[in-house]
Amino acid sequence: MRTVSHCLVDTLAAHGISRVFCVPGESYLGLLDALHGRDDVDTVVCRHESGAGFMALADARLTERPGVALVSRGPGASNASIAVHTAQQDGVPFILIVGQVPVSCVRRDAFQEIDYGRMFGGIAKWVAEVTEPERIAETMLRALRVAASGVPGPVVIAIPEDILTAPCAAAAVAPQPPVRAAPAPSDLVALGEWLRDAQRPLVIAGSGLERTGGSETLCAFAERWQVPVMVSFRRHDLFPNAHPLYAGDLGLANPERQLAVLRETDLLLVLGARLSDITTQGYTFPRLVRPEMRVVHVHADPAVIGTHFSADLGIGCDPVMLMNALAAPSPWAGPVRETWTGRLREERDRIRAPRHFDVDDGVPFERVVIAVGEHLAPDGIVTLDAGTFGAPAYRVIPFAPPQRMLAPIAGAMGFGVPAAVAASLRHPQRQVVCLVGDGGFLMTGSELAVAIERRLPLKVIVSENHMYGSIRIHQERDYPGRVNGTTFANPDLAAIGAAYGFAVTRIRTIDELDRLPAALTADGPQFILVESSVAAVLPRRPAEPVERSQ
Ligand SMILES: Cc1ncc(C[n+]2csc(CCOP(=O)(O)OP(=O)(O)O)c2C)c(N)n1
Repeated sequence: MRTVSHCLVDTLAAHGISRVFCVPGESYLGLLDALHGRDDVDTVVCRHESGAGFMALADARLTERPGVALVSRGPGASNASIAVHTAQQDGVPFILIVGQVPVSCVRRDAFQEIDYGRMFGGIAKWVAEVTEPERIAETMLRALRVAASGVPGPVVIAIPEDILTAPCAAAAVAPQPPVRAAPAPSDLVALGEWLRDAQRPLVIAGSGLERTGGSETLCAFAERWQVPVMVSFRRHDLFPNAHPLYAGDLGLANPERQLAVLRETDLLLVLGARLSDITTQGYTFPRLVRPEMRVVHVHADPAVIGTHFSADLGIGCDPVMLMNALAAPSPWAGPVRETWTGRLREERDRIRAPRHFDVDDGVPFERVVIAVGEHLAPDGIVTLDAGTFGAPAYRVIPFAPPQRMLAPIAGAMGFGVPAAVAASLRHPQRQVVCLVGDGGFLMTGSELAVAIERRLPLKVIVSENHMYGSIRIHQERDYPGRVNGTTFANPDLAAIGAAYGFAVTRIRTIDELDRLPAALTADGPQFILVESSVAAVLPRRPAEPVERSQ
């Protein structure tokens, strides 16, 4: 018998969604049954719903299709909520399907019931509850459209268990062509003139370019117009970081000296970025609400244009389409803006210069990160968790497309390992390296079980410092010497890595760093446990500036 669940699964398959991530629940057994025996939709069994959600987000970023996680009602949905929040902040298309209590129990405070509209109302783009079988097709159509359009984001669909198994004759929903808005010809002319005339232009490139052809088009555009490029928060893989036109990233640690130069920009061209808190340095670059320079904001979602910073020109279209339109027809032969780009490069290089650490309590993790950069395959994928260990990764790894950097824009701990598992599952031939702290590893490290099951050749590097370092740094600065709630004891992490079937390499001292290249380039799964220096990251004196991290 064809059921609602079959219509749902057929619709996912029709949209090229070939993998779903789940932790099972009795509330959606009918859906699991509809997935049984399907070789076009792979069911990945996870160990925690946050892991399932994070895997779906990483998969979405790599496939450019909505990530899908299936979870049970109440407890399962609660565990998955971190992925809903992360999808919203990271702008990732995500569909969370929740098995709901039977229709007869809905809104009666039944066992494990939640009103998902209220629960996710503030963080999901749309929340639906399907209480009539014939509405599944319409719900899926809208869910897929909403998740992937504008600023992509999370959609939650709750489906009562008896609706999932109800008869449903509806055919799979076929994919719709994307909705495309084209830039107005007069806007292209104006932007072309402004770009030609600008002396100190700057592009801020954001997530709207994270798609096939996005970084190539950006690179060609930057070279053609000789305009330097900065990337928005944690989008380092959009532009070759060693390129002479790369001006760096806007993140948690931009020094005032660099910002002073950036404020001299006379044309800020924002391509596919939302201009959120961190990218804009707490809404100070550009100036709120009337920027000090001319601003052109291009985004597929017109709703994000001119909402904090007034734009001289707002263009609601795909930024890749805009760049292609501006590239035609004849090449621009204006002067190379070498002085300007040279000053930006100088700031970039000052930030990226490796630091010297005079410490004897372990390995400054920056040294590990430098080695990762040196031994990253040309198409390697780095996944990051949140924590102070990650701060150097945003400075010293010279990412270049098609290399990828998957880091939680929302700063969610627990993202790194599941993201690496999903990346390796999607691209088993590519080198996948996960950087994670001991705090984050103990949140979702259990997803390495999926790596065993699927024989994934992951490289996991754990920075062990027995503390929630990132928070401890803030604590030490704000409450010197009053350590509370930020340190912890660890189980034997090397034994845990071995128990998951990984070859284990321990690095306790700087001298032992020479073990790293072999582990990073070995064929099979590798677990690299680094005894990280605390002294290298903590302020030596109160009030000493520290590198901000999350
Ligand atoms: C889910 C979640 N909980 C708490 C935080 C706050 N937080 C940010 S970084 C951090 C510490 C990370 O510790 P660890 O993974 O050991 O890395 P380290 O900072 O020591 O390098 C914490 C607790 C967060 N970002 N996400």
